[in-house]
Amino acid sequence: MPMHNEEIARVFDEMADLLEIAGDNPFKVRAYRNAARTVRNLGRELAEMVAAEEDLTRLPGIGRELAAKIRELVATGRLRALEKLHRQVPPTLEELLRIPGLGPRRVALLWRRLGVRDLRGLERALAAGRVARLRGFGPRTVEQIRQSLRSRTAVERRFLRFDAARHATALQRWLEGATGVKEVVVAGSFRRGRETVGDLDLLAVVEGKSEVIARFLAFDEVTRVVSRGITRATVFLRNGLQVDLRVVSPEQAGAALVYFTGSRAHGIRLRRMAQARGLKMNEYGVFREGVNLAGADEASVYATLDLPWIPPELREDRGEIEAARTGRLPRLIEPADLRGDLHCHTRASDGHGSLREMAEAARAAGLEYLAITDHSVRIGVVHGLDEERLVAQMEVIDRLNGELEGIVLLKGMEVEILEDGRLGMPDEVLERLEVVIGAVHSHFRLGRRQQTRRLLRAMENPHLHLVAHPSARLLESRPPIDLDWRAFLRAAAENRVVLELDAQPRRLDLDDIHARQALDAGVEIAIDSDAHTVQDFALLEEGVRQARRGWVEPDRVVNTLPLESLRRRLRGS
Ligand code: DGT
Ligand code: CA
Ligand code: CA
Repeated sequence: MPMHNEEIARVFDEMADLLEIAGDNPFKVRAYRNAARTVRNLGRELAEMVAAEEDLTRLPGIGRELAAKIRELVATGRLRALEKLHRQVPPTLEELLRIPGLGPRRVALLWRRLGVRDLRGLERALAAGRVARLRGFGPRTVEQIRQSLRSRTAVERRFLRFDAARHATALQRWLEGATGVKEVVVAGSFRRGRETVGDLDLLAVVEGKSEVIARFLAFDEVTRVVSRGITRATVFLRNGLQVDLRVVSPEQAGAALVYFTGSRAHGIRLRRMAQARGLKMNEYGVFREGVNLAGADEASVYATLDLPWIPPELREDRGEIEAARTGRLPRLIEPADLRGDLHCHTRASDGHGSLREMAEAARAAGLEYLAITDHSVRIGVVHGLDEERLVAQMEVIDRLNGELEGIVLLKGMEVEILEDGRLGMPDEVLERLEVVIGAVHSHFRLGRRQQTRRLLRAMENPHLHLVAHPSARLLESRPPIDLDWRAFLRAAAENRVVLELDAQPRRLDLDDIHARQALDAGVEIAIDSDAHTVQDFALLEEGVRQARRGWVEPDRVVNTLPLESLRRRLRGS
């Protein structure tokens, strides 16, 4: 299996972290970090570029040395420089860096002075009062560390679902090659569509004898076997992802699927309902006095409780059982409901495709319309359209619309929401656009009052149609802005501003909770790809999944509308 960009980026990040802890040259550290960023934002797979013998040093921040490292990673899946570094700096120190308040300098101190190598060691050193005696660890820092250790979730390693999906699919294909395997399903949080997963939970449905466990352990990416048995095994993959496999027979498959899809809270509710009816429900089936009533498929399991089948995205004990009982489950949105996309970029700003390429890719993805929404200029940022370039782009769009069949381009822009809530483009320009998206790309750390005021003011601009990725969070790297969501949603409803659910795997913003709150507040949603490359329209599926977790029905999503209705909606008539 070739290395993907994300894995290469992770290796470079790890290099940077460990070099920094080792106290190496800051320029070298920065070079690895920049390279990780370049790799992550690349529209194409490096493995393909290496195979085509392209010149990698033409990528920003990639010099000869890093290009050679990329080729080594692609060719061997390993990096000798990192392995060498692992012999000097314990790789487990990386987990300490994820604790708020612990940067490389402090981690280095903990390691060198106290011999702390991992979270367990840190806990022990804290308990013994040794951390507080270190220089540079004031009482506030120590308290902060203690708290984040207590709320373990801040520290626990999770993976983007999007990244885990690649491994899930590869494993499914691999395991389906074993004799007797009828089907391999990914259960757990992955199946519930959570944006991140703690591990992968695979179920192999097997008839008769099978070598599926042996085949699992022999999977190319497996680096460590944690446990193995006759019906289950747990391993770690090369990228640190844990995978659990359970082998079940066809008569149990549905019951096992319900059990291992979870969530835990949903499962507990179901088992309690079963108990109240004198039934016993577990991963093997539903039983009355030892007699098996159901278990082969999920619907039969729910039916023993007089419930319809519940879509996995809803199984969080957030009211879905009540809704199922009273026949009020939502008709969840599906990818095919989307007719258009209101947010994408071209080479005119930071995208990688031309107008025509993006239009054709959107059409190939089954869309009927696409809004072109390149960035407005912003101080300190190179790309971005000023007024003049925007007007020129609008003319090209008119011309293209005359030529293209089966797809209509809408004229739009992603405009900066400035610190004070004004938009980064004059009203005379905005009024000529069909889709105006406001977005926060700076001043993420304003206090709640100021941040809320900023967004409320932006939404009062009558030209604004949408707010892009409202919380501005980036999974794994940037926390959400601090916002009074109730006031924000109320203002969105009053001004009829649409809130976007940005489908980029690191954004998925609105998240599930906010999407549902938006609906409750009477706000409409747009599910957009925020495409920067021609491949990105495939991401709409990720956005739809997040929306489903937010109980979103198609009639609340503006880009399910036919073009003419959408245009009327945007004009506000
Ligand atoms: P994750 O991996 O943290 O993203 O979240 P899940 O939901 O995939 O959790 P995981 O992998 O620990 O377990 C998968 C499912 O299996 C979980 O949703 C419910 C079920 N399950 C696993 N262990 C237990 C348990 O000890 N008790 C109960 N009630 N259910 C469990
Ligand atoms: Ca899991
Ligand atoms: Ca698990």
